[in-house]
Amino acid sequence: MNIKFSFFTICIVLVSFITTESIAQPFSLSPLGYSYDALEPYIDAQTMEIHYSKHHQAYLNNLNKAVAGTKAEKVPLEELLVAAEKRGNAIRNNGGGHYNHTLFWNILSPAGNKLPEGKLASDIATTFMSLDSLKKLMNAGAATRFGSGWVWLYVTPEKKLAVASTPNQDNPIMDAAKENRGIPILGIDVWEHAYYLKYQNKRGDYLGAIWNVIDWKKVGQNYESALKSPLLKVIEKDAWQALKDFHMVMAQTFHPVEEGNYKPIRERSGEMLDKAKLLSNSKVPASFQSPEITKALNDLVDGSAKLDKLVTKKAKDEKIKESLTKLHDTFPIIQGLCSDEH
Ligand code: MN3
Repeated sequence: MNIKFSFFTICIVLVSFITTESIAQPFSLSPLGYSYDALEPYIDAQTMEIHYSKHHQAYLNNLNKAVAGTKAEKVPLEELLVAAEKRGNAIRNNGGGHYNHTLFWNILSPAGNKLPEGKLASDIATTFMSLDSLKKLMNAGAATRFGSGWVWLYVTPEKKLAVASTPNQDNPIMDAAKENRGIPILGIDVWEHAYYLKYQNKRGDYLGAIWNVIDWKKVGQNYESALKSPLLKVIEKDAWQALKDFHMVMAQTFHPVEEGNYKPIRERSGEMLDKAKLLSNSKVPASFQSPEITKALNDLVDGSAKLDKLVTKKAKDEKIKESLTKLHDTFPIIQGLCSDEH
């Protein structure tokens, strides 16, 4: 009986191991780090349990479902978020939901530092006058957020602190955040599921209470790592709209030519020239300013003008291809290597 039982147990363990392995998913839920009731009386245990084990879990499950079997499965979450709008609602909402809640649990703590310290403290004072005025600014952003969303303290690509609120599960990493882009270091969830059981419709009371459980030490650590993160430069480049606009025309004309289709470039060479001019006149983000970039931008305008002339003269396919390829080769100096994203 005993032997039989053990054999059975081993089988079960093996089967569950194999099953777990075969359904292994790329994103997972980190442990909370404190118990559901640890943030009482400011955030009640039932809210925490439902919020973490049901709401966050659902974003995670749906994110894993959305990326399963696609290229996105192997892309780091932050990278998915940078292009969230482009990648569609499933990744935007659930990737945002997973990222935002992971950050949220991390900056809450029953016994964390009650005040910012060091560089974070002095930069808050410089940027917002005082911690109190930062809290007021964030509470105002949260209180006026219509419907569901978040309010953020984040680091801009210029390495400044800023406050913004975003709808739904958006956040400043995303293309969707437009002029409020950067890396969030503190976020407050203002969805009703974050406070309704205890505070009902009184969002203001929740916002007043939550500052008691913000762990400023964690926020300080997030600040330090955001300042050093290569993601800031990725966001800065992504926010360079004129570059994206040019890239779009380049991608939609060059790749067809590689496949022998010259129709797009023959129709859009004038548009490409316009976009190149807009790009060379656009504000180059601080960390991209260099003589090489300036030269590359001028080369793009010259190259686009030559190409447009060839198209206007109805030049042969080989001539067009040669000119466009040369233009395409100039582009990586600014863009980085041509990705498969388009
Ligand atoms: Mn939530």
